[in-house]
Amino acid sequence: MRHPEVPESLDSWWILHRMFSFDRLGWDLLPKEDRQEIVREAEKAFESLKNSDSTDIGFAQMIGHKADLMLTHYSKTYEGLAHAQTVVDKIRLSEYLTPALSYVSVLELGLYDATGKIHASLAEQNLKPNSQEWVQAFDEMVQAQAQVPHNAGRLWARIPQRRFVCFYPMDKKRGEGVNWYMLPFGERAALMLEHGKIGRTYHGLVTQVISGSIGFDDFEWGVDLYADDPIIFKKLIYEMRFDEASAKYGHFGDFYSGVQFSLDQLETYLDGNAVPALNVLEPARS
Ligand code: 76R
Repeated sequence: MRHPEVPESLDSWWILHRMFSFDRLGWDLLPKEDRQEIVREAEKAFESLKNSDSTDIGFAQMIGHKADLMLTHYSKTYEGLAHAQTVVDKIRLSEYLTPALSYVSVLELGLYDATGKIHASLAEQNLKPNSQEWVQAFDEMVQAQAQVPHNAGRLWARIPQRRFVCFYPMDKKRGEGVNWYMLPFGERAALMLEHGKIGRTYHGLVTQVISGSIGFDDFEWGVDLYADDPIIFKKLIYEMRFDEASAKYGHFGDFYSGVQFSLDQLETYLDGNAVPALNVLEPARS
């Protein structure tokens, strides 16, 4: 049954965020040759997760005590995340990494607007709700959304290559006082439209990746923001706090932020001689 209260979504990459604390002083005690050998092994393992059509991996040096290193895994299959986790756990570098947090989700493009239009269009065609024809037409119209250029470009976009990253999980409130899920579809759609309008004033300044985690992790969504200037995170998130969808209904988990770096900078990160760089080969997608 395609419940009329449920906004559809297009789902793409499976995503696993893993945060670790790094035993930097223990690492420094290792002889140089050992460090180099461990780096080569890690580079090879990470390379296999990066340069493939079905996976991607991002690296970030995190700031603050909550985590030192964040790995962001993308995979076209759910099993692919299990594979990525195993690959990382088997390399010798893992002896120096202590898991601090993980988060499992799937990239989603919300379709409030399109879902409303699809329901209206099916009502116009006088199809009996949830009849076989209705369900088939409904599913086709949802899938057609994947071809809309605005969606097609974002659905399978790889991890945005922008210097700064901010990650946090969030829920929409389901309390006794306010409950997002008890609002009629039309009201939620209007609130999301407003949310999108505020978001779009930051278009180009920030690349946002929303992933759904209902059924996979403790919150309902993971939010990744990527920007070339970290102050944008504060400005955008603050501005959104005044928007009803966040002000009234948003509930947030812990915030994590850091500096993305390239795989060829792994040794620099581990040895800690400099802040590892992000070598951007392609222009950022927003
Ligand atoms: O333009 C579009 O097609 C996308 C419109 C859009 C949707 C559907 C959109 C735009 N978002 C959508 C969904 Mn968002 N977003 C957040 C946060 O900190 C907070 O207060 C909330 C965390 C930020 C900062 C943010 C930014 N968004 C969602 C959803 C799913 C909700 C659901 O389905 O009920 C969540 C949880 C969420 C949260 N959003 C944008 C942004 C920005 C910057 C945009 C504009 C992107 C652009 O046009 O470049």
